[in-house]
Amino acid sequence: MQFRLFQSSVYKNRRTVLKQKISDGLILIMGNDEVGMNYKDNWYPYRQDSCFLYYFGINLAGLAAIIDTESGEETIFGDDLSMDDIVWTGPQPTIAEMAAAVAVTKTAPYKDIETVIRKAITSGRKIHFTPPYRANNRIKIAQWLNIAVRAVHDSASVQLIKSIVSQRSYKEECEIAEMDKAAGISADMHLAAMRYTKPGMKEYEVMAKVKEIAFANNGSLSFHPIVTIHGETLHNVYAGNTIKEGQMVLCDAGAANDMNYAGDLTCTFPAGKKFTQLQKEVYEIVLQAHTSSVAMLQPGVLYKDVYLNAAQKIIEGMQQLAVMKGNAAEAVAAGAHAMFFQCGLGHMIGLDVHDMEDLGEPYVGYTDTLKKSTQFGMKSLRLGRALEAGFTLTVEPGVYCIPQLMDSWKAENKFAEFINYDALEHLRNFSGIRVEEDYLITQTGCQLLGKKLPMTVDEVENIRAQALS
Ligand SMILES: [Mn+2]
Repeated sequence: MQFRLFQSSVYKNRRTVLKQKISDGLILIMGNDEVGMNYKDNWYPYRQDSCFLYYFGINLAGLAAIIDTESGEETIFGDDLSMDDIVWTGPQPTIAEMAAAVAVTKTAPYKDIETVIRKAITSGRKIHFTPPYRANNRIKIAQWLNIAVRAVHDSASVQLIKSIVSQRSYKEECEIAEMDKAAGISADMHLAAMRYTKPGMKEYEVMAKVKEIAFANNGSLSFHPIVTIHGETLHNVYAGNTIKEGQMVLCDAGAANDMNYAGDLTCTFPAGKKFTQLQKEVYEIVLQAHTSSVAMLQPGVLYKDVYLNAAQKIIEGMQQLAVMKGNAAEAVAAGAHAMFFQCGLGHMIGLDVHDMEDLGEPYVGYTDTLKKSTQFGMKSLRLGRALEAGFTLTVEPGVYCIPQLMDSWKAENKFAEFINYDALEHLRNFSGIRVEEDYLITQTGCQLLGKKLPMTVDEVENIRAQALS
């Protein structure tokens, strides 16, 4: 087998639990196909669908599966290699052999799916599927169910979505071990960035080093990395700037390990050996927000409240710098912290870096009674619900000084009771700072995934001093 699997009982148990949650109809789990990058046969790196990996494990293109919730029958649909295929790809186990490795006894040619689905629909049975995020799966489902392509997303089964979220949110021991490896490789990517960067380098040189570590560990990237001197731009994928003494480098990157479990870490470090005084002061604010967030992680705590606590720490820190004023709690309630902290505090992580986000973010991070805020800043909080043992998530507070946002709010005199706009000018070209770690929620608290990165000012300056000596 060209991919690694858990024991077959892991997959069988997961499907058994799923069948108990859904009492009628068929569950259709779509695998992902290869996707042409610039012409049909020149593919993007292959990524199997995470739900397919979770229930069926097989990390190959051209598959789909159906679970009959009434008979209990499970079928993997796919085609064995022809001689023409083998010439190009080499031999592989048969679909039946791979299915057996995940405790599935029935297989069928891929084209049979349509017949099975049409027959079920004719008998008045429901077809449960998740919202497809790839166009070719959307088109296939539209064809099989005989519905418009534009109607596919809203025809997805909310019952299936909620059932899957209620399983995948709680990581099993075997998964936690893989997440630990992914976070460990991710930590090595960041250590490499901190050890490799020198003033005068281009951002892309550091990015290349970061990527190398992921691939040299038989992994890949869990998302497109960020290596930038403009950390204030949250998803800054441009990496063509020269890194200069006196600046900071923000690196947000993570590995997917060979079983597709994701890590997602961020470090911010000086281009030279030391932070400037102002950089150090703001870094300490972010670190304080991070430390106090981690201290709150335990079952029963709303992640929304952890976010609000981080926001308050950032405001209190900014008050020390005389950039903010007034009552910190009132400033948080009003949303004034979003001058510096425009994004959320973190998200679930697992097989996906934003775990299960294809199923719909509100189903993962919120509940029927806890809805997402629409307030600027807090509306970007992907996870708000109460934490439970087995959840894995990121903690990633930051301070981002966005000149355009400063100008916009200043022009409106927005939150003038909380923001000292004159003092704010000192931070106009500050850029941004984020620190991010991945945690498992345990019965009594939390546990860091991977290994501890240098994070205090002293630790970061020490590793930078070593790198530049
Ligand atoms: Mn993240």
